[in-house]
Amino acid sequence: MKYILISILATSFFIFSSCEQKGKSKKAKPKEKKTVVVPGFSADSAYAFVKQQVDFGPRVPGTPAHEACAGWLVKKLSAYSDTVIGQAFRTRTYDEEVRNGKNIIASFAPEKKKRVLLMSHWDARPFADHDPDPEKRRTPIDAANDGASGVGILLEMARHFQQQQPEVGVDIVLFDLEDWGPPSDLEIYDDKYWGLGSQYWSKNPHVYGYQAAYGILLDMVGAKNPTFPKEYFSRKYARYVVDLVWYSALNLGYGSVFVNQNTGAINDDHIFVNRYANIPSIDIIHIDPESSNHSFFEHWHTTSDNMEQINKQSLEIVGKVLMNVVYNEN
Ligand code: AHN
Ligand code: ZN
Repeated sequence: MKYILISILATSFFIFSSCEQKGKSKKAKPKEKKTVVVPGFSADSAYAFVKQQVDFGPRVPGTPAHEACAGWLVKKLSAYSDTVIGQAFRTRTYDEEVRNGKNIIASFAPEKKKRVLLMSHWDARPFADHDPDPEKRRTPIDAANDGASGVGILLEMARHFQQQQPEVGVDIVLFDLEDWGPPSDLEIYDDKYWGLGSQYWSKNPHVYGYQAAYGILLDMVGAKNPTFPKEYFSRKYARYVVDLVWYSALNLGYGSVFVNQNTGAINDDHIFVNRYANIPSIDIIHIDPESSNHSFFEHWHTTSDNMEQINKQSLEIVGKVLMNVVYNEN
């Protein structure tokens, strides 16, 4: 008896609800998924933004080039976004020196609750410790790919965010002092010496209690023929973000760049954002198993990480994928 009653109820509910469906569809349009027009990404513009950073000279914390570039980044971002914050901080490097850093944060539609966080580091490594020439291993680097490439893409995205607001709020965070880790010949292998700006920001976000739906970090995204495998901590902390981004790339025809392969743990800024700020975050980083330089891009931490390594097509691929992800978010 109980079962009959349930099945009658279920059937009448079904009839009722299907009637309602029919009635509704006559008046209101059926709810369709909004098709968004994703603005085009200009690789020329992104390239120019990379070059403008490199033209300051190595942006090593404590140098005039670093100071000048910070001013330029704040000025550029202020032209594109509602709020720009230069977050000054002090930190201690592996050599026990206290150094000044500045994270730069640009917020788009800060009133929106749902937010996407986009990150890169803007400092240049003070030493080319992996240079083939031993004489150059204490020379600061241009850091065109290891730093400026990601920032260039984010600046170009910022330009579009101003022209056509995405549905969600966006924060661009440029970390300082990512790359003051110990020179490799000192054989000091502690993660805590890297990502000093992201460690600070993750423990002291620019807005108290800051949260974002997820974060995406760009690191070494501008060299020729890059491959971006799925990094260990990205998979561990933010599997769905990896899937979202790699699926977007596949859809755009970039499956051979955003490869469906896993790679090991990379000590990078996203780790601290995951650990301390609790924002599920991934790292898009050029890893090449064939590389003779520790599986990183060939000119990693050498004096030849300069503009010659920057490839417009690579900037375009990463830019398009990220634009597609952000503008399809709601
Ligand atoms: C390692 O040295 C293993 N990771 C440092 C992360 C990094 C440096 N990314 C860019 N530069
Ligand atoms: Zn580096």
